[in-house]
Amino acid sequence: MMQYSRNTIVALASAAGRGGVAVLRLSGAGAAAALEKITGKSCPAPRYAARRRFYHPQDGGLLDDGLVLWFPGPASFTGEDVVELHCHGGRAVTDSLLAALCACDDVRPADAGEFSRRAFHNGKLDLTQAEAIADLVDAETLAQQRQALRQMDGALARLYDGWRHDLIRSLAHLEAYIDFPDEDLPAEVDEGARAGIRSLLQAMRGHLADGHRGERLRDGLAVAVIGPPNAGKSSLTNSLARREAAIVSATAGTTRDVVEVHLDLGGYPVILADTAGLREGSDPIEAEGIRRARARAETADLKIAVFDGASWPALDTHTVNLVDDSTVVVINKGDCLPADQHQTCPTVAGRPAQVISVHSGQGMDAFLSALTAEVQTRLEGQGSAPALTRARHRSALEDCADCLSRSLQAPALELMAEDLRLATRALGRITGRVDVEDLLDVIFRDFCIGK
Ligand SMILES: Nc1nc2c(ncn2[C@@H]2O[C@H](COP(=O)(O)OP(=O)(O)OP(=O)(O)O)[C@@H](O)[C@H]2O)c(=O)[nH]1
Ligand SMILES: [Mg+2]
Repeated sequence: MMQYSRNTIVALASAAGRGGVAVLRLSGAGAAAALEKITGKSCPAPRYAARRRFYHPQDGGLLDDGLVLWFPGPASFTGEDVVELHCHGGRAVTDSLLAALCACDDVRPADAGEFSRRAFHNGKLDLTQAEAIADLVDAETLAQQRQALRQMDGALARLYDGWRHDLIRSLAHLEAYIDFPDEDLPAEVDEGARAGIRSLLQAMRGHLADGHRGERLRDGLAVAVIGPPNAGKSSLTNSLARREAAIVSATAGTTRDVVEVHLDLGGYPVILADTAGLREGSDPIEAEGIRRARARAETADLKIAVFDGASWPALDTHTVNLVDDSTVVVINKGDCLPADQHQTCPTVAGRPAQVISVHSGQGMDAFLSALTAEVQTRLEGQGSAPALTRARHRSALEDCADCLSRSLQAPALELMAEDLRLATRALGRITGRVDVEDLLDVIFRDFCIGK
C-alpha cells in the first residue's frame, strides 16, 4: 500500500447522495484534534453522543449542526482513535465538512476499504470478517443478511482458526522430534498425528462438498425456466418477478435471448432466467436462442420445466429429456385442461407435475411454496455448520486438503512436517493469519525446551 505523510483518514460512511442524515468517520491519531478544531470544543465522553456545531477551521464559517461520537482506540472499529460526525445528508454539507476535516493536521481522505484494512491490521477483524462486512452491505435478501452476519460474528474464522490450531499442534509435536533427532519418534506420536490429520481432512472434505451453497447464497441460485414454445414460460417469469420483464405473446418463438430477473423467494436470492421455447427447424436467430436456452438449462442449479396444458396429454419431448432431479415440473394453462384432468396428479419423466395457470392463478401458491422449498434445500445446509462463502476460501481449503493428503503419504518425518507447514499456511491465507510466531508459541508452551 502507498505510504502517506498524513495518517488520519476521513470518509463518508453513509451512502453518497441526499438523505436525512449522513455519517462521516475519522480514524487515526489526529481524529480527536480534528474534531476539536472544527467544533471549537473538546471531545465528548467516549461513546456518548453530543450535539456540536461544525465550523470551517480556516474561515470560521458555520457548516452544519449535528451529533458527534468519540471512540478512543483501541476500543473502536479500527482499533485506532475514531470519531463519527452525524450531519445533515446533503451534498454541500458533506462535501464542505470533508474539506474542513482534510484542512486539519494529519487528515486525508481514506482509500477504498481503508477503515476495514486498518481494523484487520490492528487485529480487530480477520479477513473473513472483513469480507462479511462487504457481504452484509451487499445483502439483498434476509438469508444473505443472516449468512453475512454469522460470518461477521466470526463463525467461519473460528472454524478455520480451529483447524489451523489443530494443525499447528500436530506440526509442533513433529518439529520437536525433528529438532531433537536423538529421540526416536514414539509410535503413538506418529499414529496420533496421522489420526489427527485424517480426521481434519475428513472435516475439510465435508465442508468443501457442500454443493457450493454458501457461494450460491451470496450470488443467487441460478434457476432456468425451460419448455416448449408458447407454454407460458415468459408469463410465469413475469408473474414471479411481479413485472413485465419478458415479452408475452401468442406467437410461438417469442422469446429469443435469455431474460434474467432477480427474485427474493422467501428470503432466498434467485436469478431466474426465462429462455427460448425448445423446438426444431427454426430460423437462425431462434436456433441461437434455443442453443442459449439449453446452455442455461445445463448450468442452472435448478430448472422449472413448463409444459403446455393446452396440448395435454401430449408432452414436448425436447423438454421431457431435460427433466432430472433438479427440475420442478409444471403444466401451465390448467384452465385449458379438461375438467377430469384437474383431479389427477400427473407425472412427467418420473417427477410429479403441478398443474398451474398463470392466468387464473390456479395452483400458483402451491407451486411457489414447492419452488421456495427447493431453493431453500439448495441454499440452506443441514445443521449449524457455517457455509463456505467464497471461491477464495474454497481454493485455499483445496490447497490445504491436498497438502494434508500428501503429508499422509510422506516417506520421511521432515517431508510430512513440510506438508503440514504448507497446509497451515494455506489455511492461514483464508483468515489472514500467516505467521510463524504461532508455531513458536506452541512449541515453547507445550515442550518447555531448555527447562
Ligand atoms: N389460457 C392460458 N393462456 C396462458 C396462460 N399462461 C400464458 N398464456 C398465454 O400463452 C401464450 C404464450 O405465453 P408466453 O408466456 O409468451 O409463452 P412462452 O413459453 O414464453 O413462449 P415462447 O417465448 O414463444 O417460447 C400467451 O398468449 C399467453 O397469454 C395460462 O395460464 N392460461
Ligand atoms: Mg417466452
